[in-house]
Amino acid sequence: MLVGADHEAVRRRRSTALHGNMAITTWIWTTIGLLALCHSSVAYTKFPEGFTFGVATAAHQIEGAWNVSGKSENVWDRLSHSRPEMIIDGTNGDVACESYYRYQEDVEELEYLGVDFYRFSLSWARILPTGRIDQINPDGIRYYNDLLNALAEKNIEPLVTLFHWDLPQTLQDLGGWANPKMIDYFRDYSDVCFREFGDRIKSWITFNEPYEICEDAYGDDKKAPAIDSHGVGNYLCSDNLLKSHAESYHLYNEKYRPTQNGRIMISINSIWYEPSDPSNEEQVALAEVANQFKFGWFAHPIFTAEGGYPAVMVENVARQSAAEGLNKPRLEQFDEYWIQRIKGTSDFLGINHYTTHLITGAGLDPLAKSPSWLKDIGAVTTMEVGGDSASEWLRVVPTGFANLLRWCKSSYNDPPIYITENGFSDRGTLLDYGRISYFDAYLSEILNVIYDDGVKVLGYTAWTLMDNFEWRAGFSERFGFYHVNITDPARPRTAKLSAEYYKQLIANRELPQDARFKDPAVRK
Ligand code: GBH
Repeated sequence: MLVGADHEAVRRRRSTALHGNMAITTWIWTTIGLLALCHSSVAYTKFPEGFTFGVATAAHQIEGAWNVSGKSENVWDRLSHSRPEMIIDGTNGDVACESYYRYQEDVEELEYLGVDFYRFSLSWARILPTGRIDQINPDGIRYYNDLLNALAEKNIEPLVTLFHWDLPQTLQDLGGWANPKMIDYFRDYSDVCFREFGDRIKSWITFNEPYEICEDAYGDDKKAPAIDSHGVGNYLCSDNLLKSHAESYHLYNEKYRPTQNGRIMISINSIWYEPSDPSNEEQVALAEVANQFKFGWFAHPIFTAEGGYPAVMVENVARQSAAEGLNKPRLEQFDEYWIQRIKGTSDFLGINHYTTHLITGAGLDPLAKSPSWLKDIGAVTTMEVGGDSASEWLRVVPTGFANLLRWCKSSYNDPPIYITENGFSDRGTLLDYGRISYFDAYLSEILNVIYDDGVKVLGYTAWTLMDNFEWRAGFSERFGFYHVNITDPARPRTAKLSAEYYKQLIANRELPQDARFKDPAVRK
């Protein structure tokens, strides 16, 4: 089960062991202090009992088979076919990793890695070709049944995302997430999924990364359907998405939980913001505002006692809207009914985390459109921080992860947390030392916050099983444990060194210390 770790007990055991004898304790701490001075850090390596490990994928990124067996067109099919120049290398998800045909291979790889669970998403357009429930596609249902049964045979628990960005085009034609009718459509779709698959799925995620859906796809053109209604469409989307999430949660809670007895949550992405100069009070304050706009936009309504959008968001957007001459703010607080209806609708806090960016001061970010979410924040951001990856936005800043997790503990009343994505991109090398060192450093920060701060992190999901269709980056940025050769028609998959690293980590529940996982270029 994903559920069940008792970290408090682990921590207590640990501190009793460490603090049992004063004299020894003093000696230990002095030694640790000296070691820390010499080595810069003394690292925890062992994960607490009950901590679980998995890997994640998403339907449109791996399945292929885009127009067969009754599947209809989704917004990513439409974007990549009608505007191929929007995808960096002109690729699309037509074939991807062929998981629609090769799911058994996927399961073999999962078994090889030894994961406790597999996070994947359901393709709405494959299950409901019209987007509505007037037609249920038997081949779509069969495909996910086959996958679920194959996982069950190997004792790999499914963690299933209902929506990972691939909206049926039929629903986009009606306005997509800007249309309040989506609340009904999403509830109906959820209902079909809970009913058909819920006997085997005990852990659900409603939405993957609401920020990316609303800001990147409606408030910008970074994701399909690339509406770019900056400062307007993004907020229409968040109203409808949060309500859809809540309705799906309540449906599960009332209709399915009593018999299926599972858990349901939302996965929120954070680019974590930190002040460029931690001693600069203005930057510190602005970083908090930016984190409220980014993470708080979707977390505050669900995970705080008061509920609703963060006050600073409502205030900033109201001020900007008035200055624009509008008679109503572009974002308004939910009414009391919806504040209550949305509050508390997630059994865990699902966090996707990759990176940290910096705040350098107040004002208009050079990249901000007008009006826009970024302009509403009123801060200037920069990505000039940490080590690099193949993705411009992905900077390697492990300490930012720890700061985010501590902030979540204090901002959201110490919620149980699952890391539902974390990963690193390169260009596809098999000896992927950069990926290994990224995982090592980020996982080590998880151990720090579990043991030093008591943050309840219960499980970890690496992004991703195999190189796949990386949205607008096509196949140019690779995140997988398995390399996929897309120029060979057979699309062969090959385990990278990071697969061996993750396999060993899971087998021992401990960060591998093996020299073979260290880059010879930096190995001493
Ligand atoms: C995750 O999003 C997704 O859930 C997953 O599907 C994806 O494969 C994975 O990341 C790796 O990218 O500056 O225009 O290039 C992570 C959050 C935030 C990543 C925005 C890409 C870049 C926008 N994403 N982002 S841009």
